[in-house]
Amino acid sequence: MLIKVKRGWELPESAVTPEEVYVNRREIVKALGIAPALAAAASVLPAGLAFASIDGVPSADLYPVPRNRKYTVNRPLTTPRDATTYNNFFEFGSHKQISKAAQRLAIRPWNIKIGGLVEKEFEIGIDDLLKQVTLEERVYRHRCVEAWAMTVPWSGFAMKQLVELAKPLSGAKYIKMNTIAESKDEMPGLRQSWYPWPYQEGLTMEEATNEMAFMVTGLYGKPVPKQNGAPLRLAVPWKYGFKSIKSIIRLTFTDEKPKTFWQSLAEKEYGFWANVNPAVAHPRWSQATEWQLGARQSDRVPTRLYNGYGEQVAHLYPKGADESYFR
Ligand SMILES: Nc1nc2c(c(=O)[nH]1)N[C@H]1C(S)=C(S)[C@@H](COP(=O)(O)O)O[C@H]1N2
Ligand SMILES: [Mo]
Repeated sequence: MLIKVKRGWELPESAVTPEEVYVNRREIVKALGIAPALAAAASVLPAGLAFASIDGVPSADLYPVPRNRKYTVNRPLTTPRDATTYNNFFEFGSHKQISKAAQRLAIRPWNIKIGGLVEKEFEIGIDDLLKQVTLEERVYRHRCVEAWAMTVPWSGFAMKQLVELAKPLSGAKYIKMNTIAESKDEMPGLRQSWYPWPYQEGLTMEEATNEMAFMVTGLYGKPVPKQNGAPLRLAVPWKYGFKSIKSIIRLTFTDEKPKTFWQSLAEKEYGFWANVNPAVAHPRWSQATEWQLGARQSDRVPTRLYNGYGEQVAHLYPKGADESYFR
């Protein structure tokens, strides 16, 4: 079947930018301390800001990478501006407008530690890692547990390739992942000491080696911006967005189910599995519908089981989807 993807973000801005985006832009302008009179003239600002973080990044010449047509979504793409200025990255603040603050993150040198139940523990620099994997582009849906959603072209490589490089021992059942948490100056959100830093997530080995599990290194044909998790983040699109951990510095293979950041914070609200399921409500809100970044929050569309990826992942959850949000 031929699916024509309407590239929403290639349309003129006026055709695709609804009210919320203008609100965001005003807030960005405010955050940058620019006089409101300049705001109207500064219409290029958010786009420039969005990709400011990738200037001079080594490996930038690897992009764009070939698109894998197998992973296509019959939905308009989210605009680069929306995807790079409406973010969750609590290390930089517990609100959506963290894109400017995130520019402080130093993404080189960037070494990833691979440890735990592996043949031999090792550390690998991101640019060395990029030479050892096959990069491709995949258009994926993303569904935050808060009910906003987006559709973006990620660049990266199948997580399975990283698992193979790591050479896990047969006893490894889970992979624990951590985000950098080294400097409160770099990441002001770390000062919020009630959060269980560092950010931690985990997958089973079966999930991590499923074809959908993707290690992201790029976005819209360029290196992934800092606010979206540079230089290495996860995309597991059948799960709520919080599973897709950003700015990863450590992967640990283990035989114990890792406790995640959000479980440590509120076990009754966020599960380990966290599979997208319209029938399982969050204790404080329904998950039956969602809204796309760029649309009005009141323009809801139905949430899809496993975010539409049941064909690829449902077999991982033999007890059924209803049981695969919590625990
Ligand atoms: N380290 C870290 N990773 C994180 C988060 C975070 O706060 N810190 N937020 C998660 C949540 S809740 C979502 S919805 C996605 C948002 O990714 P995006 O900003 O690229 O859309 O990142 C996820 N990864
Ligand atoms: Mo989220």
